[in-house]
Amino acid sequence: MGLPSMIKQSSCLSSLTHPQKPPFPARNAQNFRDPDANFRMTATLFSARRFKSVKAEKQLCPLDNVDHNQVLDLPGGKVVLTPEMRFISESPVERAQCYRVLDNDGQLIMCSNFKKVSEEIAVKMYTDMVTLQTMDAVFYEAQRQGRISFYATTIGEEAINIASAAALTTDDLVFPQYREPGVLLWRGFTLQEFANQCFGNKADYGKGRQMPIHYGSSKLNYFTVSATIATQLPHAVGAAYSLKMDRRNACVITYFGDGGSSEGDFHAALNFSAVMEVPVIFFCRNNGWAISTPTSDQFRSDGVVGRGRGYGVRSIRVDGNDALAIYSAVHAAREMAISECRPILIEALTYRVGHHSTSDDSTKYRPVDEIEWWRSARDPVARFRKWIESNGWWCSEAESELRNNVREQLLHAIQVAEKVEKPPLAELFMDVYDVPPSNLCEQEKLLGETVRRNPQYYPSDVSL
Ligand SMILES: Cc1ncc(C[n+]2csc(CCOP(=O)(O)OP(=O)(O)O)c2C)c(N)n1
Ligand SMILES: [Mg+2]
Repeated sequence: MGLPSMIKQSSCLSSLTHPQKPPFPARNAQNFRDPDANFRMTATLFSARRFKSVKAEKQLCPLDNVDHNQVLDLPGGKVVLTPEMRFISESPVERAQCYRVLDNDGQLIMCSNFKKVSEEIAVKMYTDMVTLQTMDAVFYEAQRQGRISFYATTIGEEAINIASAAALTTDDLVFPQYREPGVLLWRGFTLQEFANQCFGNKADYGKGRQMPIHYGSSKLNYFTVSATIATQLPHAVGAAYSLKMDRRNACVITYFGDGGSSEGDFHAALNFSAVMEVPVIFFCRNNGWAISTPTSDQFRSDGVVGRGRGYGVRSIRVDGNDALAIYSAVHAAREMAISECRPILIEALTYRVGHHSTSDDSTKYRPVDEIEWWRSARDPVARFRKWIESNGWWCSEAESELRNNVREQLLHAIQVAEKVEKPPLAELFMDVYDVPPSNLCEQEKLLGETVRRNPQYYPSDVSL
């Protein structure tokens, strides 16, 4: 099923399964003259099947032993009455703790509870983290040299990218924000494919119509990055609902930043996922910043993890610079999401070490010392390296060979991508309409004329 039809189906079902209920329990409603009764009866027939699977009331209040005079019985479940006027505090008694397995020095924390990783997987995780670091360095330089128009690095979030990807299978669908290219890398997207997208050449799957870093791969179940923050979240829930209907042994993971969690789509997606009980992992990369806006200017809650409970979504807070903790948490989240058909929220605490993108200079709004401290003392790649080295799985010779190799491959990929010609301009106007409307035809004609009149401003290899 294509994505638009999945989404249409989900929202259409939602209106059927959420008929406006009378504000009384059913027994009181009998005397109620209800003009919409026929509609409501039909809607109830549709909703009955889904309500069978809703465990929310039981989970929320097992009030079997409470005197029923002390209980308010509402359509949403029973609530205990109290004569005390007590406002619920705006903050929890203590902040949610952060799950960690490796200490700052890459050593296992005593008694930590984590999913074992084989040597083969651990070495691939490390190799991909280094590849991602190197890719960032090379593509960033290419942007500075004017060879590509834009880039955003993942520095500081390599463990989030790679360890979360390692805990999933390629049947799981990925709905990314934009700072998660490592998930694609883990799944086998080649350095040449990354370069082709950044250069917007003929081999780019997006036909050069997107900004650099807006990767996508239907083969690898990685939905194309959308520049509009947080739109991926409701899409992910719709896709998870389709996996549930098809009884597939897979889940959806969707990534977003702290900034993404400040969008309305985040709230709609969490609520919808909980009510529809769908297998989706919401992975929040809380890196402290949404461009120049710090989290303290975004929300007053205990980060993002605390909001899960507000929507009835099981949640965990994880050290985002600890690859083993991320791997273990995502592995457990996936199992719960699929076997219990439920959403899970993961908040990974980290720091955006790079500028927001090549259009940003973050030293204008945060101290350089702070950035450098996270870059050196908290580097997730170095931390994981210490762990694999202490297991005897890695050494400095392997390290320098890997770094040299990857850099060479990347430089080669860039040189190749640069030489591949650009897609024809006509493709800019394709793939949306079967028959393009007249205004689009007019724009195509005007663009052609503009390019012909001012060829000096357009790449010579763009054909009209
Ligand atoms: C709906 C929308 N609003 C604003 C923007 C501009 N914008 C692009 S990225 C960004 C910050 C997002 O921050 P966060 O989600 O924390 O991700 P991070 O860059 O930290 O990885 C903003 C505000 C946008 N692209 N879309
Ligand atoms: Mg952020």
